[in-house]
Amino acid sequence: MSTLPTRVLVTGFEPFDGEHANPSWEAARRVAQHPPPGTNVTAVQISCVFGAAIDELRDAIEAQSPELVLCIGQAGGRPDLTVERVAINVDDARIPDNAGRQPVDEPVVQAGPAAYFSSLPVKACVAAARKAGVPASVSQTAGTFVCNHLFYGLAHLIATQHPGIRGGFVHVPYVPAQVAHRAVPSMAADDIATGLRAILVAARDTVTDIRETGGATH
Ligand code: PCA
Repeated sequence: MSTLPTRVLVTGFEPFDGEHANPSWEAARRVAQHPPPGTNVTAVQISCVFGAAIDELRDAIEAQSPELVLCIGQAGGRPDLTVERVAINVDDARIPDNAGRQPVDEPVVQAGPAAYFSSLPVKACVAAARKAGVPASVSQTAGTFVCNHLFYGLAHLIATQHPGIRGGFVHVPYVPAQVAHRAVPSMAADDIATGLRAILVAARDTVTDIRETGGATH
């Protein structure tokens, strides 16, 4: 008996904050070019714009009918892949988005719940990336910019319209070219893609998350 490949949607963001590339997109398209066995991966680039980002994600979900959605974003300064545990219902932008919008303390979804947990097995995802030789950890906050906004939008879509989808968010470090003149952590796009492939397979295959600490004291 042959099983059909799992339909996976991977999203990455366009560059923002004056950067020329976004490692999330560089890695997402690599994963789609060379997907893990047993998966069919589509990569879609998302605008770094409040509101539009969620609209584009909704359109991609409707077009692709994925079983698994992995949204990826750049977290400049973080040293490893961070699997986000929770999305919160707040937009509070430290910098303007790519359309010049800078919401302060606005809900992502009016009257939506305060937060959603990732529907990915976050601990198993971290363990899988590490096993593939790629540094990874659990993150307790995706921030309050467009990445958290998209993550919350994804979780809300899953909760209200697409209960069959499993989805979550992974933040990734800068690629080396972005920090060639700064002493800031970075990771090659190929390594990011290797970690994401492992995360994707773990997200698909893990029914019950593993019990292993991913906590933080601050
Ligand atoms: N990172 C930003 C938005 C787009 C991206 O790649 C963030 O972490 O919110």
